[in-house]
Amino acid sequence: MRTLLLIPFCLVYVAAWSQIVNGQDEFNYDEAKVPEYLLPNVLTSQDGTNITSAEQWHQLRRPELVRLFQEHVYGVAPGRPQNAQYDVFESDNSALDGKARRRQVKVTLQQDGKQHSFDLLLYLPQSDKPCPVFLGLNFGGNQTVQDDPAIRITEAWIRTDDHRATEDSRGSAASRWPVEQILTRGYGVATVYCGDIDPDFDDGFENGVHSLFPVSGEGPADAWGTIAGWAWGLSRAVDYLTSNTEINADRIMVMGHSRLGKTALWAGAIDQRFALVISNNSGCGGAAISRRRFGETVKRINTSFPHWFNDNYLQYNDNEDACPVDQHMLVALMAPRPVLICSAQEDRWADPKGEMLAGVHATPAYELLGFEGLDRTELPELNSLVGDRIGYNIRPGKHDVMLSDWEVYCDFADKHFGKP
Ligand code: GTR
Repeated sequence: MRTLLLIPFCLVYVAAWSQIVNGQDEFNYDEAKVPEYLLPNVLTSQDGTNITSAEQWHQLRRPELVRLFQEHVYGVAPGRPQNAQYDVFESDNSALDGKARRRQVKVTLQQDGKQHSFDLLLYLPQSDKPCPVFLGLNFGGNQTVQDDPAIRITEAWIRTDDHRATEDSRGSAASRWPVEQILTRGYGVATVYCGDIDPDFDDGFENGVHSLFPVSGEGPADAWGTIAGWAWGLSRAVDYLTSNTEINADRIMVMGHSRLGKTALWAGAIDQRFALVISNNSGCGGAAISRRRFGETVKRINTSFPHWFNDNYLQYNDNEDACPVDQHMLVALMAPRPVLICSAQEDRWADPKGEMLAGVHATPAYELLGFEGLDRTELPELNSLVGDRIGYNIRPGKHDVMLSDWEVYCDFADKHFGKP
């Protein structure tokens, strides 16, 4: 009995200790200390015009918001490269004990005599109809997604001591990618290692896909950061997916966790070929309202990860109210497509309530276009998906992706598009 009583205490202790170690303890986790703030209105353009019609939204306000996020937060990415080649270098119609069709595609992008490649891994359900797919970046290489010896191991930089992926990493992220269960629901899974697109360290925006489009000197202050690079890579993956007749090009959904959840939102904002967008625990620079300064702040993220954003974003360190955008406007850029925001109860660093509020304050854009968004002031009960075209779910537990999260993603997709 005594041991049982000690378990919750130990868990709280471990959580608190890891926050202290990461320097996260100095930040605000007290709702009563959230400062008063005024959010910029999604339906009032920079010159004060009230946006009152769908046409004004699409012609005026949406492009304006994209430009503001490019200029002040993520940076401006180039258009499609001059050329792209798709080499399906591996294919198996009875992968995962016959449950899946596996495809591996080397995508090579060419620009001004330079080229850069990444591998796309695809598992499709056994079906003769074009299937809907979830596309998401992974953190450690495609080989981490399943313990499947056929998956080519990434040769790109990874976040370990010697920066090289090994055989041991096969399947190490499998709990985040429950492929078989997703296939059972009728959805395919497509994934790319984020570091294959752009390595996750600060190198002055020179490596990865940035190398295809060199900027001279220090580059403009709105040059594309790594999140914009990853989002651009996701769009290049969509270029391929829409050319593959095994896939339903109208049902390509983007999903991402944490830094890759921030990326999923930005990718969905700028590329409307994504039919549905999911951010999991995306936090600061993702779905969380920056002006709340709850958990991770703009200054802290710009200090730890200066390469994720553009240099203009530094102006908003301890100065969030001066930024012409906040993250509810990012969510509004998905309108009227379905967008799902997922939080974890113990992930206070990512500010679950701030993530929910971004959905709430994006809702006027959805309503203007004739759809329901998310209308509430308090967090819902755990494990109860709320909202309509803007969905929100908070589950117990920590910063992670689990099978139960994927069940919510599939439920949300089923609800909006019908079961595949
Ligand atoms: C943290 C960072 C978060 C989140 C996370 C992740 O260290 O502070 O914004 O992105 O990393 O991506 O795992």
